[in-house]
Amino acid sequence: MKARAAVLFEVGQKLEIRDVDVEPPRHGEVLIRMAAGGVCHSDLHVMTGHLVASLPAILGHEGAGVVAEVGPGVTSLKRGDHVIPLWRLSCGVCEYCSDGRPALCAEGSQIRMTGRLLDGTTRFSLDGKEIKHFAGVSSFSEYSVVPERAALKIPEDFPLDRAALLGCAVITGVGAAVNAARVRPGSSVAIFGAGGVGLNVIQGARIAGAEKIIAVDIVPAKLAFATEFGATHVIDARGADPVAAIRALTGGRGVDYAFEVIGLPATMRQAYDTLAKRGMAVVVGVAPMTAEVSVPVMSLVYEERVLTGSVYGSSRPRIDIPKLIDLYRAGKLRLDELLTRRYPFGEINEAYAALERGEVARSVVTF
Ligand code: CND
Ligand code: ZN
Repeated sequence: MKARAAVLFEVGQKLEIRDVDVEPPRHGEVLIRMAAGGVCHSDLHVMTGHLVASLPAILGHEGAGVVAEVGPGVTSLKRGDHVIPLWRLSCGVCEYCSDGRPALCAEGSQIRMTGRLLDGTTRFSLDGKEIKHFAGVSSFSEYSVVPERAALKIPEDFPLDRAALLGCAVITGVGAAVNAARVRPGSSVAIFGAGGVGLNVIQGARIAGAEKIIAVDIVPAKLAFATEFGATHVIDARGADPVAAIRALTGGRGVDYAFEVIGLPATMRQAYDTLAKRGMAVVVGVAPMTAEVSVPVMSLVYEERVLTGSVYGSSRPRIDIPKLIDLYRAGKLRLDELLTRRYPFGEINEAYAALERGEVARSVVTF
């Protein structure tokens, strides 16, 4: 079948909307008719070359849709099921899956690095040439084939555009706060970068009961969103040294948890520098493959600070996404406020330009 899809042919180019060929799902795979695709900065990092991916590829790793067809051997899903594709495939039986850390499963990195499904082939092609799957999801296509294990069924009365956001921004951000850092009630938190993912770290910290939530950004509109999502203090890093400002706001002590949700080594170091003794800095932002960050050894040893990272919210999506749905329904998780713009699929490059200009909290393209 044919599907309209946004293809990245080469780094530095815009996405091109093409009618690609989509093969039917093979054994253990499902075909999803995508309803919405989320506009995440990670795809932009691929377009600029800051993140490496096998090209040409259909981008998009955040999305939601409806199962259109199931391949042979599929038992857990049927046509018509509403699903969120999971961008980190997991086998379920390895050391990491068994330990509740499916995002660290080798299958996820295999699909991510090769751009091909597990049998080493792609279901997309154009003029007979293969087109890669991005992160095993490729949500910027009307139709996409994913492994059955990478599709999570959700309730049919849950709005698909907001469901899309759960697939990356929300699970990554909330998960960084509650799974990676395990933010404690009454604690102090700093968040560098109040974009689509950072706002979810903010609401994750709020849900976990943090008392002081300090957001840092360079765009005033983002700081206004930060307050709406639960920040108790905001710092515009264009006008102030955020490290000094955070120390001042915590009486010189520093914060218990700091999150970097931008993707720059300089702000990763800033996040570390704001920590109290025994504090933990969690890097969520994605820096270029070769980037490094250094920290003073004295503070690691004599202050027992921790520097770590978090992929996919260090989550167990099949447990965490249903909980996020419950939190939304209970009025505790802000998804309506997060989805500040919807673009028709054909305007996807404009959606990315608006993300680059810092105009949106999170946007989706709809099919
Ligand atoms: P988005 O562009 O929405 O947010 C980034 C925010 O950082 C914006 O509000 C900017 O204004 C702000 N910013 C930029 N420079 C600075 C600065 N020097 N100081 C303070 N603030 C600044 O991006 P997003 O929220 O979609 O993604 C954020 C990062 O998270 C990005 O690097 C993305 O690739 C990464 C990410 C990681 C994971 C994971 O699993 N770890 C999953 N998805 C995305
Ligand atoms: Zn993402």
